[in-house]
Amino acid sequence: SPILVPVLGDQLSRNISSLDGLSPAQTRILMMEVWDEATYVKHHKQKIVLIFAAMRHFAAELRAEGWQVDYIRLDDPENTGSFTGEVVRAVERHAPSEVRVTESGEWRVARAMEEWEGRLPCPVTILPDTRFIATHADFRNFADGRKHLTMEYFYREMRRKTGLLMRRDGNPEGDQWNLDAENREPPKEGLRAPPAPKFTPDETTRAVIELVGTRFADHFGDLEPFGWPVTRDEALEAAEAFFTRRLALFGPYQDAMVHGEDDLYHSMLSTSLNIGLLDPLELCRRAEDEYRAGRAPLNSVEGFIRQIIGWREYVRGFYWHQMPDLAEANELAANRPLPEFFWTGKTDMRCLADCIRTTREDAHAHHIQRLMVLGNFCLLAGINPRDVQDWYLAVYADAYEWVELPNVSGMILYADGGNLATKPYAASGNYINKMSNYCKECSYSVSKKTGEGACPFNPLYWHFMDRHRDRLESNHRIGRIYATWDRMDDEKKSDYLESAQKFLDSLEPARKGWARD
Ligand code: FAD
Ligand code: DLZ
Ligand code: SF4
Repeated sequence: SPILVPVLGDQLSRNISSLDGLSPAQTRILMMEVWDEATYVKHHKQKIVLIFAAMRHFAAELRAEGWQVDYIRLDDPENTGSFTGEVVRAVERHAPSEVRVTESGEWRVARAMEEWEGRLPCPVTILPDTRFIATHADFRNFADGRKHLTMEYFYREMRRKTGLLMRRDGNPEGDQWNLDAENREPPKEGLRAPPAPKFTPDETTRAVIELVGTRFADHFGDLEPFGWPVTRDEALEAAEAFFTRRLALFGPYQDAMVHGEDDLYHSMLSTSLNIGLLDPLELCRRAEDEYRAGRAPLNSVEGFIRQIIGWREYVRGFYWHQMPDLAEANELAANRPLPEFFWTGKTDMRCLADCIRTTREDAHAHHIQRLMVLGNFCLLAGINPRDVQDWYLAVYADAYEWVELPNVSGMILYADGGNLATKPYAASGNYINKMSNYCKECSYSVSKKTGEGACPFNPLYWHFMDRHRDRLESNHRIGRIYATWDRMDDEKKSDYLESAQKFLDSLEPARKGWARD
């Protein structure tokens, strides 16, 4: 009897550990489009297209190589709608000697997998996901005995472990581990980047687009145009385009935002990376080659590599280390519902409107849009973590809880009390004005601090600082700000607080049902 190997929608790699060492003759692969996964939050339409289309293409590639694949389509009449239901059915069909699977990326699914052993008549083997560079043990070793889980030290360990941008003498290339200080250029007038490739949907993808248009019509986001890579070949083409056309300027403009220039010099590779079409280490090595060949400067290449072997690996380790508490954490007791405009884009705040527009059109926004515009707003306005988590998890095509949750609860909301970020990333309109061209044509004035027409980020900033003084004043990275607040006269302070309160009172909460039924 065969070994049954369920391959999940974010495990679309020939190097996945569950297939390691198996031959097609002894193996039955199971892939399943299931209602539960498509709706545990109501994902952006393009995210569902991406995953189903990539799954169907991957299944076809496996079959062409001689593997036997049971592919369960969403509309198959027998489809039970859940991973567990489909694994039970497949075991009944094939009476396998073993179920072998690579661990899930999400806590929710990992818990379900742990129950398979008790429900199935055969042994279940859950293997580590070797697509990540840091094992769970690596992260535990790093975290044990540390007061702060600072990303920087973890990142250095990953540099040593991979040898990326390391010299033979054990020191980092350029004698610096982190060149982030060089990566904060504001956008120049007229800054534009070479466009990232968009891929025309083939027949397989078109069929999925039709399915999603019919079955998930009430989900957020534009269905078309759909141009994400859905095969490894397409993803490799997208990666090559990034390395040859964008990488050199990736560093300097990493934090810049330009109205209508949605991704600037970013790689747009997260959707492919997170489902297994690309491998993190192969991307980093390829980036390093560009540096060694003198075609890209160190700050760009180090910056890119740090995002992947630093931040990406770190948040994954952090997630498994802090779950399940992380999902419930709400250190700042934020309790305001997410405003409706996060779903409609209807706001006069031009920065937010633009970031929400690109999110709706492409199921994507770049890091600084997610962090310093959308995230900063949620932090300052005190939106409850659950609503913010659901939004980010639903709207981005690259979103899985292991990467979304640490970024949302740790990085933007400070909901974990500062385990991940050493200080809240709170900023007034000034930061957005410096790093973007949004403010010039906004109906609010960024230089106006309070009252009618003032940029809402300005009073919100002080409202946030004031209401969390007890907690934040002792933070050495942010505490000094209170000296500035204390120097203001009472009238100015109350102008700030009243303006902010008026704005907060005007926010319309989201109607129910956008993220969950
Ligand atoms: P680039 O800027 O080109 O970066 C290269 C790669 O580095 C990315 O593809 C990604 O794999 C990795 N990376 C960069 N920053 C991070 C980070 N903070 N955490 C983890 N990986 C990182 N990324 C996701 O993949 N999925 C998410 O659900 C997600 N949610 C986020 C939520 C918030 C609130 C914030 C602030 C960031 C989030 N990110 C998430 C990180 C980051 O914004 C995206 O990875 C990035 O925008 C993807 O676009 P890119 O491939 O062009 O990235
Ligand atoms: C996100 C997603 C969606 C929308 N649909 C499916 C699906 O139908 N079948 C599947 O195998 N995977 C899907 N996924 C990805 C899973 O949610 C992901 O594999 C788990 O959350 C574990 O990370
Ligand atoms: Fe955003 Fe304020 Fe600038 Fe308007 S003025 S774009 S609301 S930061």
